[in-house]
Amino acid sequence: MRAGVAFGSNLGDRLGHLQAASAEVMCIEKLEPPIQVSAIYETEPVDCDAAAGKFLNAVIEIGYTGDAMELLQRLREIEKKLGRPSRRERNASRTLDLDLLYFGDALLSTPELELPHPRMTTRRFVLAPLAEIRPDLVLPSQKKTVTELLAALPDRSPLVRTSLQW
Ligand code: PH2
Ligand code: MG
Ligand code: MG
Repeated sequence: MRAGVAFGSNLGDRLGHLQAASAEVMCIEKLEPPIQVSAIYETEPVDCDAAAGKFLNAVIEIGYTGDAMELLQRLREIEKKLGRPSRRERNASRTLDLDLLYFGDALLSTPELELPHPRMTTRRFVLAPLAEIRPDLVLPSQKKTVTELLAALPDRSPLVRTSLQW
């Protein structure tokens, strides 16, 4: 199954956190090529408290031969390993946020996991990097491609495609 994973960090060594997280993701068992990696974007915090700093955001698409809950578990382990507290306020600043965006055609709504990610289609900091690697992707339950969703987005929050290297 092709799975999209969003990376975010707005605390401490943001680039270091993204790099360490991607190195961990590349080591997940049951991974399948190709792995597609977006550029790293610097983005204004959306729906965060006023003191929140800018984020670095990126999206990676992987192939995965296990199931979605298993992959979610692996991503949580990586967040934990890289210093994210397990209990914290929603949208609090974080060293690392790894969100499972989609998992093939899976449509899922459980307390543990919603697929596709319920807020991904309204967030420029997700759609811009995703459109770079999967411009023609049509998410389950959507009619428009990722590129079309991005173009139609009311969210005009500033975002910079950086030249930071993974
Ligand atoms: N993540 C959030 C809330 N707000 N804003 C930006 N720019 N980037 C994020 O990754 C982000 C956010 C909740 O996970
Ligand atoms: Mg998130
Ligand atoms: Mg998250």
